Amino acid sequence: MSIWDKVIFELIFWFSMFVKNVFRRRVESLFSKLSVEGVEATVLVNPYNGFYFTGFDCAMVTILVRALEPVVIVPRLEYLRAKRETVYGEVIGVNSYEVELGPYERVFIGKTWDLVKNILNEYGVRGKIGVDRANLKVDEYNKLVKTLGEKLVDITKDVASLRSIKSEEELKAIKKAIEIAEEAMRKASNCLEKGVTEEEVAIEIDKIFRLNHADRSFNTIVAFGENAAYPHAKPGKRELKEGDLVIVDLGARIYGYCSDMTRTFIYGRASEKQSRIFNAVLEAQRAAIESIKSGEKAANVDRAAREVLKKHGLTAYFNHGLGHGVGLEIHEQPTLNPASKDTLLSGMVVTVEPGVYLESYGGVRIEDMVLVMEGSCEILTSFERVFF
Ligand SMILES: [Mn+2]
Repeated sequence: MSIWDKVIFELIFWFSMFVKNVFRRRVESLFSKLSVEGVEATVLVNPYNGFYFTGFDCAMVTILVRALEPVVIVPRLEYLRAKRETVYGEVIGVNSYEVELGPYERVFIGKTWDLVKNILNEYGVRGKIGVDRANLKVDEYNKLVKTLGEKLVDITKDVASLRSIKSEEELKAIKKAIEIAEEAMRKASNCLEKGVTEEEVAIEIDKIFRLNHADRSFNTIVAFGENAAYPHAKPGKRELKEGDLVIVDLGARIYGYCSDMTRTFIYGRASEKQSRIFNAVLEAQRAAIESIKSGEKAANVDRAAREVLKKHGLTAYFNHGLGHGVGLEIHEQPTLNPASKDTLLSGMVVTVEPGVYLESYGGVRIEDMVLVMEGSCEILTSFERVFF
């Protein structure tokens, strides 16, 4: 792509991603799909939920009222940024104590829940109010009940399932996040030299994110040797040695959307035991991916992987779920584990990440992102999996 193609691509991307209509349609879609009848407004406290409906990523509360413009409530210090970045909705700042305000500020002095109550009254909301309750601490929820009365309904799941099905624009963003993650993975694999530390590799990975105008979607994991036995290892001063298993788990976030992928390298010659574990994990991942299609139970996909590991006598060493949805949040709906009640649906993006971890020895995890489709799935991550 020439530089101009790139510029044009970016412009088209931003235009399609951040037009008001995209967000307006999401709000409409939420109200038409709510599992409880008679909900007139929502009070969303999860900032990712806020972003999904307004385009602003740091709201304290996002109020949605059917067929009306959303209200984005932010701490006073975020007011200017929110005014600039909110695509759909009007912004009000809030400050808990009396202060002198600038002429351009629209800031409520007082308690956030009182402001929420005022806005709902102004909008004439009389019916039920949906709340993404799972994101509220118990004492905050109690305060909200005190302020608004007993007409609150939990809509956490409704919003989560709406967000779990990705639109074309969202898929574009996720694919961009994957492209950057794969560049970082390439960099990491090139950094693996004798004596390099986990921290040094992590720095190089994070640098690739920055150079691509992206963030990391979670703390980068680089684990050498025995440290690879911890699924969420923190990169430290451990130096790379001949024969180490190396787990690199990374993800970029761009335009709000995350990627997530893991590769396991073997530095030097793989031992017989290492390749046996590696091949079992790879086989488990393939079996799981092959079982993915719209309508499939997430628990069954997890089982497909677990059955392969069982055949190899390794189930006991797989100490986490098989995967999770990825989008605005690094972990979102659906959940892929033996206890999951979720059903995979066309348009969901999920990770498939079986792992085997042996104490004081190391571990193997291979993680890819997959788009659920009718009758099958598409693997979105393309980085090679086998390195020995
Ligand atoms: Mn993951």
